Amino acid sequence: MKTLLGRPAPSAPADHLTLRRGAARVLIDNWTGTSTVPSRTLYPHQWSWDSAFIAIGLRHLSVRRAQRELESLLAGQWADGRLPHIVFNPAVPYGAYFPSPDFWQSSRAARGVGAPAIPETSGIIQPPVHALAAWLVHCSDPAESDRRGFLARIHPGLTAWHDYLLTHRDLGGGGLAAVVHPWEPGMDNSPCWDRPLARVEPAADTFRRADLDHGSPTDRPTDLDYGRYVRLAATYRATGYDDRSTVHGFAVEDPGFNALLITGELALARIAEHLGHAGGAHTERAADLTRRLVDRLWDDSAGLFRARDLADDSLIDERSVTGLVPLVVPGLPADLVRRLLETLNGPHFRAPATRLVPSYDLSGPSFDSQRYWRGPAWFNTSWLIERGLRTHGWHAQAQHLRQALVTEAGRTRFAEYIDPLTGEGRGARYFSWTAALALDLLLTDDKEPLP
Ligand code: 9WN
Repeated sequence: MKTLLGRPAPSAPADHLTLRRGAARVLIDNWTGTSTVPSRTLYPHQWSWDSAFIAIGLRHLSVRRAQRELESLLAGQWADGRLPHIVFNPAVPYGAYFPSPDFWQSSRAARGVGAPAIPETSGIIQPPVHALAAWLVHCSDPAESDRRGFLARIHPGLTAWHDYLLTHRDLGGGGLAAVVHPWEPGMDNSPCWDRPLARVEPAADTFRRADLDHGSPTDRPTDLDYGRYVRLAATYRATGYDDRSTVHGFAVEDPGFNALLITGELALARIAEHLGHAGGAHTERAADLTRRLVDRLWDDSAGLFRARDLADDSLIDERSVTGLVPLVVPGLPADLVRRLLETLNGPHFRAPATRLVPSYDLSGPSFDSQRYWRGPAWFNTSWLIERGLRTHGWHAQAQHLRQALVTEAGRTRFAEYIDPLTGEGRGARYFSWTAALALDLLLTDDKEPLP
């Protein structure tokens, strides 16, 4: 079993050893006993896609902790299969994060769709990175995983989660999963959501934003954004979070979200086969979803995927990193992969200072180098694109991005995100997925085939 000290790597350069120790320290300090907070200050609970990325790094320190990370998240799963985007820690005061459990009221308001009595959770979701994370955790120590029956325990919950997405969330009827709140694709204030969000009447300003206690107002979403986030969540809550009866004021098919669902289906196929079941249904689903992703979201004139606004069934005319994330899909047609690579290397995404991938078009009308998902470069999306490049055999380019990710993580003290023009670290420091994903790249061999 791997321990918290990690694997010995006698040939690693000294700066890599320091970085590894620093990253491990972040993950140890942010561990609560059952899971890892994204940040001790800004995000004091457990977040869904954060936990998946964190498990991918944590597996190099302690396979058991990585397993626990995913299992504690699944403890918050609802009976309809939904995996909530936050699982709340009851020991944290309500005032520490907004919206807190008394806003979501999951145990009361969502009884009808099967929210658990404990723990309290949010009612919305985040991208499905979990099956991929579970498979990677397993692969890092298969004997230990089998001994503890990790995959067998986690498999039913992961399958129910994907089933939820492919049934309850196929709001456009085109076979892709839709997101119903800008927090769901994980890229909260991306300019992609400006147009659909403009139709939402903001809620009255009766709430207190705890994020501004720790984050700068120039980095975070605006008060107007928050008014709309609150309105959408309160409307969902008012119908008991029932997807069949809620009339969603925001419904979008996001390419990054669906690409991750495809990689998740492929991971579920491998998990099922490892457990002695047939994996074919998942492989077929992945192929079918890939076709639908291309049919519904590929924009040939722009050379990237776009989000589809289901209110008027049109593609949203913005270039975002979410449109490049489908590089992680192994079955993407080769000509699309080539076009995506051209876009990645072209003027819209070539970040001058960091070499990481900016979250939004550098020449786009809404570009803001500091504000959250409106320009800054994030580590998780760069990690996904690095994986995508290797998936399609673009090893030199992947190596370039890998090196940039590790360097920037160390230089910025594991910043939440980076100004792509100046390289300045922004947002929280000692951010868990930044540390976890840097650790993952430091401790995996880029010459080995991808698990
Ligand atoms: C709302 C925890 C989360 C990430 C998201 C990121 C941010 C929350 C917030 O932090 O969102 O979910 O309060 O801004 O946008 O991707 O999962 O790190």
